[in-house]
Amino acid sequence: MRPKLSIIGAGMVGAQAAYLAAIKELGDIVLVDVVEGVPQGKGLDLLEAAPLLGSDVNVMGSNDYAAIKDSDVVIVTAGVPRKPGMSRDDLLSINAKIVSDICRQVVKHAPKCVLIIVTNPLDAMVHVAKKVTGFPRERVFGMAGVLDSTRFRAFLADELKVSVEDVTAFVLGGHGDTMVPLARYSTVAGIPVTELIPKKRLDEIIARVRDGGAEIVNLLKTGSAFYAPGAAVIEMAEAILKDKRRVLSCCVLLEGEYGVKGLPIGVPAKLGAKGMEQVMEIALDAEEKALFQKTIDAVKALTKDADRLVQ
Ligand code: TXD
Repeated sequence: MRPKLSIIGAGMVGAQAAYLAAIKELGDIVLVDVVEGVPQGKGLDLLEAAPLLGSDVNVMGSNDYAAIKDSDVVIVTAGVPRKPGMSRDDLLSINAKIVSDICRQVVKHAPKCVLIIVTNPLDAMVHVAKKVTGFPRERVFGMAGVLDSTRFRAFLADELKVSVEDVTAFVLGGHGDTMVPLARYSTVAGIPVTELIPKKRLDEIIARVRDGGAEIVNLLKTGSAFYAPGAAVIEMAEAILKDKRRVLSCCVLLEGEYGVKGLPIGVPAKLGAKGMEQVMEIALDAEEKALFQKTIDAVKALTKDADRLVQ
């Protein structure tokens, strides 16, 4: 039997994720959305593309959560984007409600799945999902670091005119202005980029990574990035469904690692068949520690707000 991957939210990121999952033949795919016809239409379109993609997967869309029954992996991309005049708190309260409702459905229909959250504000939504599902942290975490790292990799490869395949990059912390791109642990074929790019230029690249989401929103005007986010979450789903034990940056509840307890934060983690199988701890220098503390404070404030909204 093929593995089953369900994607809640058949919008830009959800549809892109479904497309990549079909290309990679990760398993049968279910799309769920509140809007009538949209998951069905996108699901059917993708099913019709499968012969051209050479992909033996079944794809279907539904408005009914019964369709996600016994999924191995569930990805949540459902939510509303921030509109002009909307505060962060407004977005937080609307998406916290949406993500809570979805999590209740996930517990009911796919209680054994690995749940990956994509909806923003990411760290707070992971906190909400952990609270509502009661899943162990191994089976509920979020995607942000893989996206932030791929942006860093793309900019580094472009700067050095080398293949993206030879560039690894490492981003810690919350998804937002306080993320911590770690240049020291980012390499070109094993050579730290700090040896290849002068500090001043590296700082400019890091600033661009931090603002990576906003740069695309400013260009698109009516939405946010979806190609890279879709690819990033599928990288995580693939690691789980194929038990690859990839080491990827995930937003996961820390239980004492990095001196943090009870807070979801982006750290390198091993992803395999059981989900998040191990948090990898690395030593930070004084400057990195200070940046990490800043990101912890920001995520703490956000999760506190989320707690107020979701009882
Ligand atoms: O790094 C990251 N984690 C992110 C996060 C990178 C990119 C995008 N990020 C966030 O993902 C973004 O801020 C949003 O919160 C989500 C989804 O972004 P997308 O660009 O896909 O948004 P869309 O196109 O508006 O799609 C959202 C879909 C849309 O089809 C709605 O009808 C649906 O979500 N929706 C729902 N589906 C099911 N159930 C409920 N309640 C619901 N509400 C909205």
